[in-house]
Amino acid sequence: MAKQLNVGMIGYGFMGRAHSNAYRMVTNFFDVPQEPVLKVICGLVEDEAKAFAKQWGYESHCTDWRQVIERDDIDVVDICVPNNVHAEIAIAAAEAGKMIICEKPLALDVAQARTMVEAVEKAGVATLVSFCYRRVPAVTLAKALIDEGRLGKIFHYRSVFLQDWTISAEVPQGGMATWRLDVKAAGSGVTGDLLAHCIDTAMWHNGPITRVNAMTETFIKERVHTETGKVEPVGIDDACTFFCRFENGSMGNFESTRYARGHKALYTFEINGEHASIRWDLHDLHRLEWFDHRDEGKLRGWRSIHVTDHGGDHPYMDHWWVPGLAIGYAEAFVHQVADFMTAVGKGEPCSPTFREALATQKVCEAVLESAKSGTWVEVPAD
Ligand code: SOE
Repeated sequence: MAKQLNVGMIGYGFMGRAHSNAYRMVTNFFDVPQEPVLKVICGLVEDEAKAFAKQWGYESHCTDWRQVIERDDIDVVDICVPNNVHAEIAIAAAEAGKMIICEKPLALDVAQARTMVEAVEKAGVATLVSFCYRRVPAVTLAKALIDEGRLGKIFHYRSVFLQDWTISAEVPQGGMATWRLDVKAAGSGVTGDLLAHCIDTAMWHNGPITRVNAMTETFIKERVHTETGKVEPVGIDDACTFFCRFENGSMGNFESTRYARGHKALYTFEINGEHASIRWDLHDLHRLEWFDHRDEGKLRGWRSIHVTDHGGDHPYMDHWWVPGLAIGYAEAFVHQVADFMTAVGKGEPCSPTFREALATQKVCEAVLESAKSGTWVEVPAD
């Protein structure tokens, strides 16, 4: 195996920064089989790509993603651009034999996601979709506790992701900063952007979702489009609530909105089982709340686990500071890169792969379909 993992990053926005930071940090904290080398950053505006390359230590920059794919010296293509370009780039990267890390959601819709899965599986390349919250240690610990059977039979999975940044009608749609409001670039609104995180984590924790019943709303129906300068209809869902059935019989409740005044990124989940419950809140991300009915009665109550311990007790934390000192959002991306590189080193897949992200895309699409039809919608198994 080569000593280096050569990275071609496409996109220098918020996610381009989060991913670049992870490549820069990973070898300081994790014993990964290769050294990431930031070979090229690609972005639309030449001056900005150049400045990004300088600031983040990329060897070169370009403005056409095809140049990244064509280069023989690139091992992994990291896709951090709006959702409508994921498929084209990923399929070309797969055909060129590159490994791919792709931002979430995988694609605009299920049909597109399927073509991406076909391409990467045909090429046999390693893939990872950046559902980063799985790798917050408290969220990973929740998975371990569930898998150990400590909750017993699971009855409920409840999750919300609340924001408030689009309440003003003055916020435009389209363009670099606000493409998430443009349905052509994003595919959907909060369903693909935020609920996709909740769904990915929920299915990882609690197994497949089989059927959904949803309601969506677009509170502001028209916004100026940054690219045309004209007022255009808004095609995304501003808010979405759905309930669902998991394959294991448990009930799910999910809500997301960008109209919850006061909430910037309130992502929470709560899982209620026969013996115990778990609760997590992104605003306090290093804590996992745990209630165990089997505790002695007079001491029984919610406990707040500070997920920073060593000795293998708390996932990832042996790699960081001394127990009690927390890590945050950025480190979830470091874990993601570390896990990806470790898996690639062993010739194993790294979750969530494109195929696993397709499952999330199917739930998102069923949710949007249900909101439109006002009926229950089955999530296709294949
Ligand atoms: C939207 O505001 C956003 O940046 C999402 O795109 C991210 O996936 C989420 O983690 C935080 O919010």
